[in-house]
Amino acid sequence: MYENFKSGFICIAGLANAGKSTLTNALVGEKVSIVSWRPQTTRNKLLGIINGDGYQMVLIDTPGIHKARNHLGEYMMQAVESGLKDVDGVVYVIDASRGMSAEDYEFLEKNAKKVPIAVALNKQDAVTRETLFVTLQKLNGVEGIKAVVPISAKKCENLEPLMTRLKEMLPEGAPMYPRDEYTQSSMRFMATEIIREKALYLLDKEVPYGIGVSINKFEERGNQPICDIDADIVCEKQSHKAIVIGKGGEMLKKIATQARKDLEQLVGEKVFLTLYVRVKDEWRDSEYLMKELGYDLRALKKD
Ligand SMILES: Nc1nc2c(ncn2[C@@H]2O[C@H](COP(=O)(O)OP(=O)(O)OP(=O)(O)O)[C@@H](O)[C@H]2O)c(=O)[nH]1
Ligand SMILES: [Mg+2]
Repeated sequence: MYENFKSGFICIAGLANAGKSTLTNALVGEKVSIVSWRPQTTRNKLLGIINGDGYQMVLIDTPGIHKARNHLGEYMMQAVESGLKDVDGVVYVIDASRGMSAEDYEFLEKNAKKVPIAVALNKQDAVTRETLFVTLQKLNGVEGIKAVVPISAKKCENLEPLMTRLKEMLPEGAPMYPRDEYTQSSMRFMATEIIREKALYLLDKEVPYGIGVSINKFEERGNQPICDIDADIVCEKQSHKAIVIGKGGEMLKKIATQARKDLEQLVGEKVFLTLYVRVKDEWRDSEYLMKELGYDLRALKKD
């Protein structure tokens, strides 16, 4: 039944803020990963499944590569490592407006011999041809890269040539996931991410980096097409709690209003969202508290 069918894993890696999640969503055609202008938006490795004609490509979106400064950072870097393990190919995303850095070079040098890599030179819409050319020249000097494709993930420009190169990397094999699925993330997980995305957009300075979200209730209301969602926004410090709530509760209301719109799209019905704000001191450095928020280092080490 699946003669000549191709199926495999492609990891999407790169520095923080390069546009990995935007690209994942653009290729899948659905929102599987949250996006923001802040670096370190993605904290987990996430699957986005493309079910094409004659192939199934499973994209693994990963957190941005950076030097970990706390337990959460270590968890994120572990997620990158685990996302790169046993894949059939890698899309390494570089932000053309920042150019190629020493870290990019280091990654490509280290991995190009181990696994097929296509570089997506992203944000071509935000740079001049000359700037793009400088980075293309630098990439020319790196041995072993299979392809370099300038793209704009945000504007969906030039994604076809990239897809062509990625399809070439897939081995023959039957699909690994049901053909009508585009993600493996649960609704509950997606709900926490949507709430975190709104917090990342609306909160300032260091506050959003210390935000975690946990769902207390995710329930259909009897036979009515209504979903009740109660969630905790967890922050790191008492002083942050006041900021998340805002004057007269205004900030929390804004986060809830924006999140509710996206949650209604996610569940396909009316949502009643109740948000609470809790403080868990320095949770990003506590394995125990991180686990409570769904970040479990040991779970990553097992796979
Ligand atoms: N101009 C422009 N902006 C882009 C493009 N792709 C992504 N962005 C923007 O770049 C920012 C980061 O995008 P993300 O997709 O969250 O980047 P990421 O690499 O997943 O970031 P982390 O998860 O933090 O590592 C967002 O503000 C995006 O809108 C692009 O093609 N052009
Ligand atoms: Mg991301």
